[in-house]
Formats: sequence, structure tokens, C-alpha cells
Amino acid sequence: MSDRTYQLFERQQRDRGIDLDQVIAKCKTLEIETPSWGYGDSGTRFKVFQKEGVPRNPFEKIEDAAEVHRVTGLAPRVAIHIPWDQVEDFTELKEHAAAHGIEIGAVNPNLFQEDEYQFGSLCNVDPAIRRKAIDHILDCVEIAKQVESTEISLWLADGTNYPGQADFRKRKHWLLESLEEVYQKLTPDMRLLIEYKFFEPAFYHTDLADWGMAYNLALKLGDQAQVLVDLGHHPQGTNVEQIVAYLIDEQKLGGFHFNNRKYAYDDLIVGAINPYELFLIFDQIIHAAEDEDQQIQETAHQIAYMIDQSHNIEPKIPAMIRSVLNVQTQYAKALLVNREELREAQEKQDVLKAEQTLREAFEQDVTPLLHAVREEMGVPIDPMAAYLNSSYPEKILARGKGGASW
Ligand code: PSV
Repeated sequence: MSDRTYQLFERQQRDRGIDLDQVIAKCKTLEIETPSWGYGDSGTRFKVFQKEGVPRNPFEKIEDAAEVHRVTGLAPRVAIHIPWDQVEDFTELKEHAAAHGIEIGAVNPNLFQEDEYQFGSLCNVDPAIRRKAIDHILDCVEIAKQVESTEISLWLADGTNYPGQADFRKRKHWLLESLEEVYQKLTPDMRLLIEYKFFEPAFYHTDLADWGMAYNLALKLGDQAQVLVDLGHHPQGTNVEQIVAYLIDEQKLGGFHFNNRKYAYDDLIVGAINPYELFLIFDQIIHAAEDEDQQIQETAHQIAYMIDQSHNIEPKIPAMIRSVLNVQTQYAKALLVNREELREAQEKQDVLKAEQTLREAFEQDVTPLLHAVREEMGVPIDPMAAYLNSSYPEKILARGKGGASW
């Protein structure tokens, strides 16, 4: 990018009433956590595809995550999933991450892979199975302490397939009781992020089906419990940005799992199908981050941005690079909304002007801006090319096929 291209862009933005220095400063603070399981082999329910060069253990997953951070400067943390990332010594894993320039982020308990969980985990009718599930989450709290993570990110696969199969209300009570016990064991700096999903693997009912149920639970548990919004976990057409605004306003939005969907829970690259939705979500967050209420501001600033995708046909590391860059692009565009103009249009009930103000920001080409941000951050101007032209893609081929699944 020539200085001239940037100067032109700066002039255009100044004319639109945007202070580019502030936008660049905010872009430099964006942090996106990548998931360890996004580097492993994955597949559909029909087949897990094995790729060459996939990490064989949690240490190698961390190395791949560090590579994404090295070329983008955007991904300083990697989330882990237990037992997928079970190791003998978590301090060693933490140090391995530090040696590669990243940290361990959210710890995700796995309440869906054991045979006992066939009919549910925390909502299972059998108290012994509920006990096993609670103990597993408590183990994850201990792991979080060891790796110095402050987030426990909880998703339940619990649900039923047929009317009459189970008692909805009993299950609701067991869930609350179980999480109350977990909540007591959190350290004061920890957050319990509660994820919801309206279907899958159960198809008749899901115990935590939507944001309202997750919100209710988080409210009952206390301030350290918040809701996690996974972009793929809503019925078609849901207004996710409204959920985001609502939860921020209630100081209950804790984080995101970014991905994209076309039909169901497709787990596609975030921003691949509906970049405008991602932009509108960031628009709400940026608006809240400037709220006059200090607590709303803080909620907006503490949101954990995490990727949660299964790359079945895409090469893993480039897919993750593409994902974090897509997030950066829409975040940058949302910073280009002229907030004063939008507020005035809303007050005047000028529908077309308000919508145009948003769309105009979305339609900006932020390439010169992102190049300037990367230059200031000291990362490659073109992260994807930097990765593809590095020795890393070749080096990992020595791992062969048959790496870790998820
Ligand atoms: C479930 O679909 C989910 O979104 C949860 O966050 C899991 O932890 C993750 O995907 C990996 O299976």
C-alpha cells in the first residue's frame, strides 16, 4: 500500500467525520481466541477426514495456534477442550504456550463424549451421572487455575429426542443445582460462560435451548456467570445483534463463539456466509463500549471473542487465519460508523438515513486501514501470504496423517 492510498483513505474518512487515529488504536486492541480443536482432524457425522500435517497432541495444536497469532497479531490465546487436550502436566502446557508467544484461554469441559452421557450429563435422571459431570467441570476449574485461565466455557449436549422421554422441569432443576455447585468453586476472577443451542445432538428438546434460558441461569447463579453466544446456534433468521444488545444491557454477555451457518449449525468460517450480521454485531458492541454507563462499557470491553469452527474440507491453519481476518475486517468496518449521524437519524426517525449510515460503513474498503494497523503492530501486511510463503506449511507435513481428532 502506498502512502498515497492511505492518505486518500484518511481524507475520505475525515470527510465522513471519522478520526482514523482512534480507529487504528482500537483495531490494535482486538483479540480473538482460537480453539485447539479447530486445528485437529474433524468431519461430519458421516466421516472424520484425516489431513496431512494435523497436530498429534495438544502441544502441537498450541504451536499451530501460535502460528496464526504470529502472522495476524490477533490471536494471542488458544481455548482448550478437556479431555481432548488432557495432558499430564498443565503447567508444562502453559509454559509451552508462553514459549510460543501465546496463552491458554477458555477451558471447555466436555460433557458429551462419554457413554454415560447418552441421555444427558448435568440433566441426567441418574444422580451418579450428574455427579460425574459436575466433577468433570470441577476438574476443569482446577485446570483453569493451573493454566491461569479465567474462563470456563460450558456447552451441554443435553436434550431429548421424543415427547415424553424426560421431565423438562426436573432436568431444569438438576441443571441449576449442578451449576450452583460449580459456581461456588470459581475463583473470584473466573467467569462461567454458558452456551446454548436450539438443537443437536438432541432433536426434540435441548435443556439450554436459547439465550433466554442461558440468561435465566446466569442471573440465578450470579455476576460471574454470563451468556456465550455461538453464532451458529440460532434458528434461521434470528436477530443475533438484538440478542447481543440485550445481553450487554443486562451485563450478561460474556463471549462469542464465532462461526457461520447457512442452514443449520454448519460451522463454517465466520463471515463467509453473512458478513453483514458480523458487522451489525460489532456495531452493537462498539456502540455499547461508548455508553455513558460505566458498567455497560465494561461489559462490552470484557467480551471474549472466540472462534468455534470445524474445518472439514479447508486446510486448518489457513482457515483459521481467514477466520480471524474476517473478524478483524468487520470490526474495523463497524468502527467506521458515524455514531453521531446515526443517533441524529434515529432521533429524527429518519429510517433511510439511519440504515444508510450503517450500510455506508459496511461498504467501506478497509484494506488501507488494515495495512496501516498491521504496519503499526509489526505483523505482515498480508498474513495469509506470509503464512503460505513461510516454511511452516511444509514443516508440519512431517507429522504425517492421523493427527488428533478435534
Ligand atoms: C457445540 O456445537 C459447540 O459449539 C460447543 O461449544 C462445543 O464445546 C464445541 O462446539 C466443540 O464441539
